[in-house]
Amino acid sequence: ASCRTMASKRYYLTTAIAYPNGAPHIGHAYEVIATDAIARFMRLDGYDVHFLTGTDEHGQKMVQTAAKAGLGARELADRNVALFRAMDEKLNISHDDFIRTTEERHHRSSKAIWERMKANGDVYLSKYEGWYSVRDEAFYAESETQLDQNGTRVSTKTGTPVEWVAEESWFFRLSAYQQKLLDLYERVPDFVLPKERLNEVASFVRGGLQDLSISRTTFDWGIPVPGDEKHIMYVWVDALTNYITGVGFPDTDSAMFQKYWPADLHVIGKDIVRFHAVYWPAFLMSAGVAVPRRVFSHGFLFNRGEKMSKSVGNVIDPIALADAYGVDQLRYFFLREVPFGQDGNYSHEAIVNRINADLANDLGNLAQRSLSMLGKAFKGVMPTPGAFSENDKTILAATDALVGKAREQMATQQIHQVLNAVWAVVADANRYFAGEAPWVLAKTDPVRQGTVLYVTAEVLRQVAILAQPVMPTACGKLLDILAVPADARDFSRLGGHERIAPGSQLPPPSPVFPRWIEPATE
Ligand code: ME8
Repeated sequence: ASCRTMASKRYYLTTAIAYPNGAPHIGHAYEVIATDAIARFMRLDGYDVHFLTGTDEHGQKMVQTAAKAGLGARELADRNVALFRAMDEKLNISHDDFIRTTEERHHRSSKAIWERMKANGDVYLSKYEGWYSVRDEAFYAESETQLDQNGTRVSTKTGTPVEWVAEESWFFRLSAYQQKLLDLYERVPDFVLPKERLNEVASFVRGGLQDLSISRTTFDWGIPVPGDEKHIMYVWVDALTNYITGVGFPDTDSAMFQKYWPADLHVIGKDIVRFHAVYWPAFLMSAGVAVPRRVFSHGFLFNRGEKMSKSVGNVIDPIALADAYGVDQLRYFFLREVPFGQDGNYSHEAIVNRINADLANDLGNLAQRSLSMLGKAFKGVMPTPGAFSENDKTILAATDALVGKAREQMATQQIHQVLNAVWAVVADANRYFAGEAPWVLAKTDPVRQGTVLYVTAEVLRQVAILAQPVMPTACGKLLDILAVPADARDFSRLGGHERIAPGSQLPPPSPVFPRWIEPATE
């Protein structure tokens, strides 16, 4: 416990672990990009970050998909895991660990949490009879299902078909955790964000909790139940446990576990809030393990239905999107366009608009114009500024205030608000630059021209540092052409106590944010 308090600037965050029953889609890309931006933000802000992602490989859905493809579940997983890893690499994801639930460390960890829950008296043998959706890997009460137009019984919430299951099963005494969960939501009001998601969960829990079936006997692709190996664990028991496996569970005395658990943040989609905000804390309480600090539920992304660019091809494939528009451009688009926590749309037109308006025009042109003027008028040597005018002071003050605003927004994962604040300053800086007209000052007042270019470069420095979590490569390039040393790019360099160095020699500027030009159609 002492380790945990001493190393207070540590931060453990996770994505959901994806089912590798197919290739990664845009939702997977969105989640891992957003989580990566948060991880990079916290690292730049001085935190010792551990970022875990991975794949959820057991369960009936994997078995069924594999069978349809004429493969074994393991084989299907291996093929698709390679695609998830390739996507992470392509999208420049900075995870520290990639967990596969088929790994030995995870089997050990899942058996250990099971045994702890059992030792606590929360696991008992009985018979399950009820509805199960393989697509959702979820049990539903009859009242949560309905008949669709074809007479198929489906989950009301998700529309996926359910099947009747009647078999011997181990149960988890979830009913015993109703009050403890409600107490948790009250004690930690931001345990789930956005707030509305917590309200939904709390009202579900208030409605009463049934004990949960946590083992299956009709297939064997999963983790055997300790002491009763004809049962395998319900896939969600093992899946959720990945978050503690990733920091060394069951070795709770390990340096890793002591340092990083409880997790600061689980980033997940809105369809799996109940698993993370009800089952997961209940399992942990039962096992005597601390609960995570926060679950953030992001929204779903939808293709607006518009045809994407010809060069994009398959729009479902995030790698094709990154190839077409650029990795940093795609990351920026998702994180700026979609308020984090809400659903969003993507379309060719919307992506191109962000690339051209925000990146090429607003930020790219300002950098290109000011830095090429510095190249020509000052031989690329950063001028020493004269006394700052009121206009200079105003734009610098707005820039210096950004890091504080960014931290405040990031405290509740409002990534889009961080970008909104930064781009508001970029817009101010464009007005400043146009108003000061340094190209006119070239003839009338070169010292003043140098001051304007200096102030503009300082704004660009802070903007580029702050936008690194979202666009690591492009911002790195912008900081290169501003001659900002590699070890002076973290958030401790922001806020105005440090300024861009006069006298530094800038490399020749090259455009960082190219315009999107529609490819010619034949
Ligand atoms: O749910 N837009 O895996 P998964 C945004 N294995 N996010 C989306 C999305 C979309 N269109 N579609 C899916 C699972 N997601 C479990 C998780 S965690 C212990 C186990 C999100 O591959 C979804 O909400 O179906 C989830 O957070 C993640 O992608 C993986 O979904």
